[in-house]
Amino acid sequence: MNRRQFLGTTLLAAAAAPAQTTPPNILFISVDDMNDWVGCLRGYPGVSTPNIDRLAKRGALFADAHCAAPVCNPSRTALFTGLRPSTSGIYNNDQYWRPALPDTDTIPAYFKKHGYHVAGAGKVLHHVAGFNPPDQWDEFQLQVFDDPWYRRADWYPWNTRIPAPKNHPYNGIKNFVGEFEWGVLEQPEDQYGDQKAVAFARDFLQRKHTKPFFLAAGMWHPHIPMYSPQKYWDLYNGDKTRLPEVRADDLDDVPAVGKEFAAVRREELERIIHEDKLKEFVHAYLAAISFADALVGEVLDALEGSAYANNTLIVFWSDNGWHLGEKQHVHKSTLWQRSTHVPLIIAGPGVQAAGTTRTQPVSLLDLYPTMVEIAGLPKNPRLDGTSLVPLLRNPQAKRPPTVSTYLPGNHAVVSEKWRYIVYHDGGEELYDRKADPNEFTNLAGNPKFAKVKAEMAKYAPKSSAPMRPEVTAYDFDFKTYSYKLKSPAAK
Ligand SMILES: [Ca+2]
Repeated sequence: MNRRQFLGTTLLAAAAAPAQTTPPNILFISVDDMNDWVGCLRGYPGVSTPNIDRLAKRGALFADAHCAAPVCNPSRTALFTGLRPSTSGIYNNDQYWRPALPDTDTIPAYFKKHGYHVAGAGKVLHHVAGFNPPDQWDEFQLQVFDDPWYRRADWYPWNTRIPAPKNHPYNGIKNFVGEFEWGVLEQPEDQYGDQKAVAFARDFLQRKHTKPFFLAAGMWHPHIPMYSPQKYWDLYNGDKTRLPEVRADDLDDVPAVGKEFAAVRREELERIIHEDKLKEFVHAYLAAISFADALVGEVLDALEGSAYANNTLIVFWSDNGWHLGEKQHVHKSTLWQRSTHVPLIIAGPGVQAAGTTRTQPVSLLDLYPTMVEIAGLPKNPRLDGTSLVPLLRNPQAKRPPTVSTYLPGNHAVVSEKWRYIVYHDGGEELYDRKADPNEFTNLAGNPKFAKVKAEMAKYAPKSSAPMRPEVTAYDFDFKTYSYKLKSPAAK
């Protein structure tokens, strides 16, 4: 490169890069099980999410973002380690990632290594003991639950278990699954568990920091139990609650493994329908989304009112979606749009064309390399994701399809037009996402689309790391945060 070219490149880079001398802070805000029923994503017309919507207006809304895995732990582990399940062997909720990946730098560990002060509160990594090692953080405030009466002492040793309140269960369904609950708690809004994480973030942002920081504020809402203050229920008229469109024969053209995934927790859906509570359940989800939105708004307000308002990158995400009866399912853990599609917004330094929606499919796996690049840290060569910085600069930048994985050998490959699903036994699905957004008609058996399938299949991981041991294979000690394999052969 001659000097003139070099100067030209430098000037271009200077024009594209934010005008700043210190690396930006990062505010990493997450919600749990929030699907695309968000105003700016238009998943449920009439949903009230003014705070997420205002963030989308001042940043880049990724309208086609997908999780790496459609359930909490593998999604969050993939996001935080930058490794997809087929690389890490962490495919489900009941697998500790730490002993399986001892040499992996998670996002906070990597940022800490490179001079950042890293802090967090609430549900950031998976919420059960053993999934959030304290050495990942400079400071961390553990999650406060809304239902301390339900939390097992071995899984949540920091939680003080209390007897269930006398009005419990609030949804009136007796002898139901403990966490499958919703209602209004008899306490003021500021006493809900997520408010403790908000308060931590607010206090943190009021402090003086001498290093750039990475601050994770993790909200539990709208995850079950969907407890929200009355005012969020009152945003919706229960009588007018619309149920998602469900077709009785929708699973007929789904292969066996897809049917198995859809059948997980079917009994909860059947019970809710039997109790004539499906509308109320949908209403509870809407209220919990609006409450989550208000919590996000409080964190955004705290940043705006702080000394860090202008030099902080904001990243907002949900770990997976949520079914509300679609495909006879009322959970996540499927490879369809309802489970993999998540809200994702990035705002602040480095984001060009704010307010312009990015429609390319992207993955939560892409966040790690994106934040490393924006912070100007050395590239971590081990990551599976691809930086979103080109899309932050140019909303039209090209992207390859993205991949979501659930359990070994099952993948959904998503392009702007197609969703191709392949299961470990060779079962396939293909949906035209533009013509059939509800994914009612599986086109995989139509020879006309053989070429499309072959093209999409190229992006599915070719091998799957073996499933790592389940939590029951270990003796885990919360005090020392150490794991001991009960039988060393289990590794
Ligand atoms: Ca989740």
